[in-house]
Amino acid sequence: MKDFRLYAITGEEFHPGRELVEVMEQAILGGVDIIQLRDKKSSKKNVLKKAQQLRELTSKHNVTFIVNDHLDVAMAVGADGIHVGQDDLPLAETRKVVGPDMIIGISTHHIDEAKAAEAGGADYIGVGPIFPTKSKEDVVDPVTTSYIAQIEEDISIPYVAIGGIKRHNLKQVMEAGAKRVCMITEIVAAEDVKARCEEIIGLMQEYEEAR
Ligand code: 3NM
Repeated sequence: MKDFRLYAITGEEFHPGRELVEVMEQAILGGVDIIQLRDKKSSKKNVLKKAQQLRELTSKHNVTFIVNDHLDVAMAVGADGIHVGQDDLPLAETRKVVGPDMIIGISTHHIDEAKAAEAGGADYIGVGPIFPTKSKEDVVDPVTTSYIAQIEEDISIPYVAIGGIKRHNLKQVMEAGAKRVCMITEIVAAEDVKARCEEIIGLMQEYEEAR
């Protein structure tokens, strides 16, 4: 897959009164490389509608588009990838469904899950939650930046740090070795989403150079 640095996940409940596509376009203009549609609440029909809109948007801007959970929706709209959790279809079966070309990402919360994901053919893994987060229900306890250090040591596929990452704690994440970061609230709840993304990317560059 094309490498990336800043990965934004949708979180419509965090920007009431603002349209999904408008917010995500601002994130793209601010420099995010990947957009993931994550919607645990809407009907399949509505998830499909949002996926169609975001596919159109991301194609226009040449940005990678990933759909969370809904394999059928991901395939129907021609998404670049699918993101699954530990309780979804196993990776081998997911690969059979989506074919050889689609990106498959999977959330991991423990080094054993990360190793299994790598062995199972995941294209990238999520590594988190690094810090406490209110954006995911039933989330496990924070894995802290020590999990990033373990991943750096043992895992070769791309990984993205996630969970409670904000400007004020980004430095810790980068210092632990992360090169890619994923955020919901720090991006989508910002008053000026484009400026927020530019600021985050600027900080990532600064911390990377200091490494
Ligand atoms: N997955 P925020 S944490 C969607 O650890 C998600 O796998 C996580 O939202 C994981 O940036 C998380 O607002 C929520 O904390 C991230």
